[in-house]
Amino acid sequence: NADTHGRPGKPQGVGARVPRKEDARHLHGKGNFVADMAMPGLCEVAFLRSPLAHARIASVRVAEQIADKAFVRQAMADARDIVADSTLPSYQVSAQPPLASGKVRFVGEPVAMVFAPTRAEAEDYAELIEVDYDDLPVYADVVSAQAAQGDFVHEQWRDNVFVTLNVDKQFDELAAQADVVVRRKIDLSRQCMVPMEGKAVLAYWDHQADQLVVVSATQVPHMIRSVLAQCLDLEQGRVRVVSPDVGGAFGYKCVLQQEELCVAWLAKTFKKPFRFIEDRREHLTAGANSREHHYEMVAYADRRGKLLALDAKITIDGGAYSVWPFTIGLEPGQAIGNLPGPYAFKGYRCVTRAVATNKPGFVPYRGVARTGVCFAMELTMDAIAREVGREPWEIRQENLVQGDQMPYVNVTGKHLDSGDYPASLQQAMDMIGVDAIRERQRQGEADGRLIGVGLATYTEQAAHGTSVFAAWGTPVIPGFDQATARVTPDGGLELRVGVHSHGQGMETTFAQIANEILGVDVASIKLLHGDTGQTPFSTGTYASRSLVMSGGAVSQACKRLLPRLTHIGAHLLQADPASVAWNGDRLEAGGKSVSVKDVADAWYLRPQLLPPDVDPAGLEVTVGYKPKVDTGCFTYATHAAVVAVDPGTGGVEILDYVVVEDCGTMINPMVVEGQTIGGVAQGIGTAFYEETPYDDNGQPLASTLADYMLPGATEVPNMRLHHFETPSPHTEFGAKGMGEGGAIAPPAVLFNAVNDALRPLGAAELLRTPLSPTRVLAAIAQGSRK
Ligand code: MCN
Ligand code: SMO
Repeated sequence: NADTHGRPGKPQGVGARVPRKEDARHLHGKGNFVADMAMPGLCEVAFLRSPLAHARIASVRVAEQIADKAFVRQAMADARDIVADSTLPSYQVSAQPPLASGKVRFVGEPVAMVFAPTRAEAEDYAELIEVDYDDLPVYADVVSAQAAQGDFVHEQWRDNVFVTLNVDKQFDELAAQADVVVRRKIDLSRQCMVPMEGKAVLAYWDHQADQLVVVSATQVPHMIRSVLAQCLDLEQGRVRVVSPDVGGAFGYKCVLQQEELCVAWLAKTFKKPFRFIEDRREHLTAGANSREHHYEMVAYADRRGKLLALDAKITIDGGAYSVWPFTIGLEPGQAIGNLPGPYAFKGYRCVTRAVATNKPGFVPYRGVARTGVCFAMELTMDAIAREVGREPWEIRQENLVQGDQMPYVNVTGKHLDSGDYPASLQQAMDMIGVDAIRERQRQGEADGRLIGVGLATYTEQAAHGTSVFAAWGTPVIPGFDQATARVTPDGGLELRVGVHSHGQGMETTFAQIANEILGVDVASIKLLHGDTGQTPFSTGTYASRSLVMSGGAVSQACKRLLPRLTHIGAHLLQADPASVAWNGDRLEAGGKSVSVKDVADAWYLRPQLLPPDVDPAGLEVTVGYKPKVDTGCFTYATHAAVVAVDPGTGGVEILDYVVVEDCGTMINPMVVEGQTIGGVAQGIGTAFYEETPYDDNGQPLASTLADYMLPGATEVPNMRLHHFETPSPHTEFGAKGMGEGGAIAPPAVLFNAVNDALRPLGAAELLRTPLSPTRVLAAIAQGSRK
């Protein structure tokens, strides 16, 4: 295994670049996704969706010929609405019916469902349902929604605001001391998540187990099991949720989706198999959205650019319904708490509100609110640098929490646990060669393009525990994870975890953790995940928490197994337990050795060889785990880029992109790099291409991948990555979560770089995603009019 770059004696352990075990099956087309599954009598489900954004349902007529296969809300009287409640004082709760009831609140909302042996037939049948609507005023944006005097998105509400959060820390006092005041309005546009596989769910009744089995592309099988049992009035023992191979999730699949509930209801009611596979158009026009944040930033700094106080107003377009379990409270909660990011300023006033509009609901998307806050904060930092006439990196060096201040509690009470933020920034500047770029800018480009350099530094709060979610109003999030580790009779190892790996590489990295402790070959370790019938109760995969929480539980489980293996092994060797030592998966004493396989053989098949005081719990252990501190660990990074802008076409090319990140101890640096690169690719999409636009009637304007642009391989440059490894004091091995980080910084970095490039033209600053060529040209034109 020399090619894995592991440590001597631990070539597959923590820190080794072990190739991903899961790749072979995907590369050979052997993945097993919901759409691949076959089952006798399987019926496909299609939804009739609302063509209007806000309207009362006046009447529904179902043609006689489909009366036994078409359903509206009233037909599902025994199913409950999806209610994501919150403990935040100002929160107004939305009840999301599985099928629209009384009125529709966004274009694409399911109004009726139909099943048939094929999807095409089901779609044809859906056209035999006629619905009459009475128009209601449409709130297609946060401005019109907040101006509404009546006819709110939710009738019983007092206005169209889901929730408002406020913070004021020494603001007036510190703002009064400022020499410069910088104001910017910054907007992050609405987006879809566009995983390769959309929503997908297959449900059937297992008569033998007398159980509803829901096979769903989900990140959180155990939580989905709880909520389905609740919505369908079933005991938890009557529900099993299985998440098979999942073709990307990115947050889209960490909530209960109404189609999931509908298909589960069909299977429960008819005791037959049903399936729904979301198509691309449904995803783009009816599936939940993310990202839409509007910022009004006012920064108060001294003459050198040191930030004294920040005043921010953040408005989030929450769409029509709050999602279960996180609620829309997650987004403003995370925004208000994370806006200060890695900076040490002390004066902070912020009002954040999530507004209900007639658009699909809002789900967390890779990076969650942190992509928005990084965008707003880092564009503001550059604006301060312009104002005081200093380099953007100099301003940041002064404002960052310094290495010797760690651990540091910041203005919003975040416990920044470890690391050296200024060193990360310095490293990124060295790698990007900021001085050489400035020189190149002075020389000018032969082809007439303009060069710009941009950077962003951020913190990525990861693996937050129960208390953090409770502070965001969602006490239903358990916040711990469990793992089972079992030595199999052949000396292999089975790990069972309740999180779900859908591209993160956990089948490999969790095996590396077990290998580190037990020495069992990674090839002989099997990770079972994502099936409530086979795994201990756990929270699930989101918030870059799986490694810290579930990997932590794997570590703990293996650590509990080890002394049991040693105890039996020493007895087999007839050695004093104090004199034995593990070398890989062999226990050695006095020139003799036994393997884990020999120990397993004794435990399972030769009880006469066991020590008399052997632990009857044997070679299997289940343990729960939470890190020592449950406020999350803080990964951080600096990204920097060089771009070339063509002032004639508005086209932008990324010439160089560097990432300097610190996620504590890396279990597998190659997996960390893959996660980072994938995240940056998505961030490039947010920066340059992706937007889900709506017209004033709430009609979605991007319904295919021809009008919803995604970055392709040619738009994503080769990046250069550098790692710092400052162990977290709170977690197993000192590892911190990092699965979202790549997607946090790119919009900020790339906007700063383009704005830097356009400066000599006196162009207007670009402050709204996506940064399309049209908008670049408009910014140049606006500058020349000045
Ligand atoms: N890792 C490591 N060393 C560290 C930190 C992480 O080796 N110090 C490894 C872990 O072992 C794991 C991977 O990196 O294999 C990611 O770990 P972690 O940061 O714990 O994140 P999660 O596993 O909880 O994944 C969730 C995260 C989120 S929230 C989104 S959104 C996202 C992401 O992962 N969605 C993804 N990455 C994705 N990648 C793919 N391919 N598909 C998605 O849907
Ligand atoms: S958006 Mo990731 O699933 O927390």
